[in-house]
Amino acid sequence: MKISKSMQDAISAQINAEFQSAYMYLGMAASLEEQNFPGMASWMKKQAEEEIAHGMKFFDFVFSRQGNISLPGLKQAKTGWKSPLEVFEAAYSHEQKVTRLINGLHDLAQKEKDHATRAFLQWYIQEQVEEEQHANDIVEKIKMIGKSVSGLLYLDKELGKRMAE
Ligand code: OFO
Repeated sequence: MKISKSMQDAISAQINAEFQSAYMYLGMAASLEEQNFPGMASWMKKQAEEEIAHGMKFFDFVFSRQGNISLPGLKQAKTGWKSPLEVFEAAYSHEQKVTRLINGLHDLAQKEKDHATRAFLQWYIQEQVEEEQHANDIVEKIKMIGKSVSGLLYLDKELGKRMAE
């Protein structure tokens, strides 16, 4: 069944949000590179790639339902983040915001009795549990490490091992 105009527009806005997230994570990667945390920067670059993949998945879905999308511009991404803690705390709160956006799409699909979109969104709902958990775990680790340089360098090395998911 063809996707409704309201659902298609809501997904278009979500595609924009996914690319905006990618851009935000890239700005964070730049700050971490500047602060000489190459492993954390690499983690953030992978995160940015994931967000693009999330956007693409929405893109393909809309066209598989005979819809169309609009692509408004992206806002400038923040660079100059002050510390790994500031970066990962912001990433965690950002992912909580994304969860609310995904839930909002699900609410709309439910209201419209759009079963195909509801089923499609299950993947994102599950993904958000992981996204929040990963960011929060890192925040907690950084807090435990405190001001220990060797601890931060160890975490940097660990996060650098992240593979594309
Ligand atoms: Fe980080 O999440 Fe996309 O959807």
